Amino acid sequence: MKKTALVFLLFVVLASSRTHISFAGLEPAVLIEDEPYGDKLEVGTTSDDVWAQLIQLHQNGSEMWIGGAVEPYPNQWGFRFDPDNILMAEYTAETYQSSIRMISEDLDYWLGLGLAYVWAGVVQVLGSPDVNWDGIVNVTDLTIVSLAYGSFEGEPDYISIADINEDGIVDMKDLSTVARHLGETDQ
Ligand SMILES: [Ca+2]
Ligand SMILES: [Ca+2]
Repeated sequence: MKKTALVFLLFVVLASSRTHISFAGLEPAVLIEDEPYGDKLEVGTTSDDVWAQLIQLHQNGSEMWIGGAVEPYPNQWGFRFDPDNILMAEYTAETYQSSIRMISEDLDYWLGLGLAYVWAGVVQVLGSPDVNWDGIVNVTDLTIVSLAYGSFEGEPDYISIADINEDGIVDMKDLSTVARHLGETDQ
């Protein structure tokens, strides 16, 4: 652990405590992994209900049809599901069932259809100051970020959940995000 991280850790342990995890300045998102290809796609949502369902899916390790309105987006697949219109279901019309790569490979068709679902589970919660997602932002989360502190994506020390703002490096921005939310719980 770098010395600056240690000093900062000490400082934030003394910081204030609040009562509810908020994502101010962050877009809450998860990483879903679809069947049968195992492709991954980031899914963000503006709905508290959908967010709760996604977290539950993450905790259960189970899978559902996850989808919504398909819109162009500058990621490796060229699309995302509109965060304002994320849908989750046990059953869907076959017309709308696809996979991440099939949507990507025939994007115009799916943009035209307007709606798609992929059968997927939630493999990672992104952009949360509650790094280990146990419902509270505390010293454990700070420790995880501190352990990865100074590491770049691809390096052995790098821990993706510790890179809260997903910019490829675990640094003071990530540490201070945890610090700002210290003491918050999801209740
Ligand atoms: Ca935690
Ligand atoms: Ca970062």
